[in-house]
Amino acid sequence: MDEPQVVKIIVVGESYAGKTSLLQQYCYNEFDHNHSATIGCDFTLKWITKNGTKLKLQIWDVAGQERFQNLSKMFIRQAKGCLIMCDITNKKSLEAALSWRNVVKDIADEVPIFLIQNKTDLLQGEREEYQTEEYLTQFAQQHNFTRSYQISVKLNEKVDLIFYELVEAMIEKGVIKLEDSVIKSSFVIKNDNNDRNKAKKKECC
Ligand SMILES: Nc1nc2c(ncn2[C@@H]2O[C@H](COP(=O)(O)OP(=O)(O)OP(=O)(O)O)[C@@H](O)[C@H]2O)c(=O)[nH]1
Ligand SMILES: [Mg+2]
Repeated sequence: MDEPQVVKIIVVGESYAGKTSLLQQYCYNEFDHNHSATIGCDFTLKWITKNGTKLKLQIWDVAGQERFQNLSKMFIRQAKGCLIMCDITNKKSLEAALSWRNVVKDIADEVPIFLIQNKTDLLQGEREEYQTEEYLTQFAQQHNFTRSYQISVKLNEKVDLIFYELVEAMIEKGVIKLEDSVIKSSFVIKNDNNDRNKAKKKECC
């Protein structure tokens, strides 16, 4: 049987932004309050169907800690789309998103890059300027992000949406083509299945 097209997506951003949590929520509908810093990188798989074509999303969770930054660049290669995450309660993590955008643009210039401000559930009362949707939208436009979103991984708010729209943006930009659904990637995982333990590679670097 033909392999579905493999679509590599990278998730980057400052440590503690919620990257691993995003993948856990999107792929397994789980949320963990504990932070166990990602070492190097990790990836999970998710099968989706888009306009009748099956796609295998290979979603790479890249460590945010600075000591892994050089290593992280290796994982960005051949990405078709990118989510750059920050924490809405931490302005510094929004600024760090710019450094990540530069790193991604250097390696994968043509791919859609979404700016994701996570943890909206933690906001109470009045928002600081940088926490408003208007500010984020303007910031994203000014710094050439394809789109921006405010989400809560914890509440599962807009989690499916950002992946759906990222795939749409990849199609719009021509970095993936649905009619070429049988393109064989050089990195097809042989023993993939729905078994989480098998699909998930730990400390793959
Ligand atoms: N309240 C709240 N907490 C969140 C949310 N998303 C993630 N967290 C918490 O934030 C902390 C960090 O999340 P991780 O997903 O481990 O962060 P990370 O970006 O993968 O961090 P590194 O692996 O170090 O790069 C954890 O304690 C999560 O439970 C959210 O939407 N709301
Ligand atoms: Mg992590």
